[in-house]
Amino acid sequence: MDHNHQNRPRKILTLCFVHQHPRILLGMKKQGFGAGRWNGFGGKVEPGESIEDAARREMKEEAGIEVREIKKMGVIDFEFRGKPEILEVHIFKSVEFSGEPTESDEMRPQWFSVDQIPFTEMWTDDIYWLPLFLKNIKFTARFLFDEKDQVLEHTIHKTIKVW
Ligand code: 6U4
Repeated sequence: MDHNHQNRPRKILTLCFVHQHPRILLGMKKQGFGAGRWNGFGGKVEPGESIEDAARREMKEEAGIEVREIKKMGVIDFEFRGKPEILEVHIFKSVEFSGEPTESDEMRPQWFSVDQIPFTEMWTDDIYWLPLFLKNIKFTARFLFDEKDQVLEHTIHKTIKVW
């Protein structure tokens, strides 16, 4: 991994999952970064917007729902071999929402049982940390991907942090 971690450009992103045990809401990403994979909902934080507000906005835009309280469960730094940029993804959990999950241009929402999560059709990092998320364990993590989006290195730390 790069040792000059501090000076690299960072992009701040959100990723939010509705978790109503024993089900979780995923979306099939239809276009853009990560298309063809099941994932939570989210995207870039806009200038002047808080990270939590961005997470709420993306839930509305991509899944058509309004989330009530959301809880930050983790922060993950993603690095891609040969690229300077770090994606800093803030992971949120929503338990309650209003509205009906609705397909958007970006995402096709679908409920999954937590014991039937389609990990082989998701980002390859998800299997490492989603089990913590489902157990309500907070974490910070770092993943390095190769050019084929496979995990080359990773670290995960559980945390008691209240963000
Ligand atoms: P626009 O601006 O619409 O072109 P797009 O290319 O669709 O953006 P973006 O930035 O809106 O993508 O959202 C990317 C989403 O993917 C964010 O919610 C974060 C999430 N994400 C990125 N890398 C991930 C990874 N390795 N594992 C994961 N989610 C990831 O589970």
